[in-house]
Amino acid sequence: MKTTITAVRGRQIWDSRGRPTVEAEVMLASGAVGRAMAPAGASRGAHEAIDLRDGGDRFGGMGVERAVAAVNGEIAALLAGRDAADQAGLDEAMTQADGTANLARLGGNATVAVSLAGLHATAAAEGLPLWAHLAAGRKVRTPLPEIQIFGGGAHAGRRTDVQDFMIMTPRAATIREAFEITADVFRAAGRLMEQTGRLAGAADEGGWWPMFSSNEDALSALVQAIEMSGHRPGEDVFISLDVAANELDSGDGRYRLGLDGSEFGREAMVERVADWVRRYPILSIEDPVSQDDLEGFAMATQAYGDKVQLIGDDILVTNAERVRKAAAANAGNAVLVKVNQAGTVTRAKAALDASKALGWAAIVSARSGETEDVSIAHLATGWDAGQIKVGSFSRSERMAKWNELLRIEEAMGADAVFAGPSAFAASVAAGLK
Ligand code: 2PG
Ligand code: MG
Repeated sequence: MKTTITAVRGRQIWDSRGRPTVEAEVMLASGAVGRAMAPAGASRGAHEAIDLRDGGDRFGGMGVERAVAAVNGEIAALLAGRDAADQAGLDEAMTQADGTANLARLGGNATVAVSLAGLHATAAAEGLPLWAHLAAGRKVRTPLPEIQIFGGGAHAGRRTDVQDFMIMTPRAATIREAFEITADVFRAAGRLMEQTGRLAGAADEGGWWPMFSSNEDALSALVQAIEMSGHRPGEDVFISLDVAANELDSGDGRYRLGLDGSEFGREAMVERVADWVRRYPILSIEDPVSQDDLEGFAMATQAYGDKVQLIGDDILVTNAERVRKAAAANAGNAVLVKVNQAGTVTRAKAALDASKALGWAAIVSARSGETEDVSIAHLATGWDAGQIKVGSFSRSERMAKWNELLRIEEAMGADAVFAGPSAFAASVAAGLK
């Protein structure tokens, strides 16, 4: 069979933070080769698949020699002779062999690289770009991007409490136009920060790392940057926030905002974000409460879930079961899909399918530690997820993915459809009409 696996190879490479990560290659009988690289998060949820790190003194404990050895040893032996086209079988073999729920033994960084490499190899054996292989003849949309302008939280020395200040352009006609508007806003935001003497560098995902005195100050600056760019806040350009509230949770059920020195309980945290939703042109909020606060997530949904997209990242960790549980509790209306949070392509796809079945929206997402790997541009399109989150509009590990989406849109030609408002769950989409 042309898609029979003949060899699997792993190696250590370096990610966008200069940390080691795992690259895998899967070779097939046809001669086709697939390659993929594991990304790595900084604001990680406790329920994610485990990144296996070597510990010790070398590379600050971040080495991946054990994960690479797992790819070249146990995983390579396990997968040789298997059919790469049977993605579920390949992923199941790895998860079974691992034997833990969170892939702690072989490493989620090992399994995700191999799983994605197997997918790439299969598409290559078919002579198809990955997105087209995944679409399998169905009509799919290019995703609506959410793109970071200011970076904060764990990605920028906690200069702001909120982690990602992003923009969305659902009324753009194409992804090309979405990027053109974003480029204007990104440049304007840089100019504004420079003019006001508040520019302190670039955050982990390439966004501006500015000095703000409060989270509201950052929100106002973003609105101002949109206006300076010549676009209209709340009409062409909307704000999307990743609060990453897990990082604000002090562990005793209280949230602490370091910038303004305030501290409050769950109700007040929900109210603080609800206040932002009332005052600024916000269209999407991610993780407004911490990873185990399902009740708080439901309260947030009750408060503003009919107006804005409410995304679960650390609370759902790309897990179909957690998505269904959240939906049953009326908590959230969208899931962030990170393949390395799940550990395999199959598990990530299951979380996406669960969200679609519920009428939720889905956002395929990169991590704060990335590489030149562009797989997620293909997954977001080929799975028809509707949305994608990659970080900012600078640094090549981010731009590689945005640029790949331009190539995909071009390859679709006259058939290309941009997700736009259709990317959202019904109530949010209706508000955009
Ligand atoms: C997130 C991601 C990307 P990290 O929280 O959504 O912004 O961050 O990869 O550090 O978890
Ligand atoms: Mg997040």
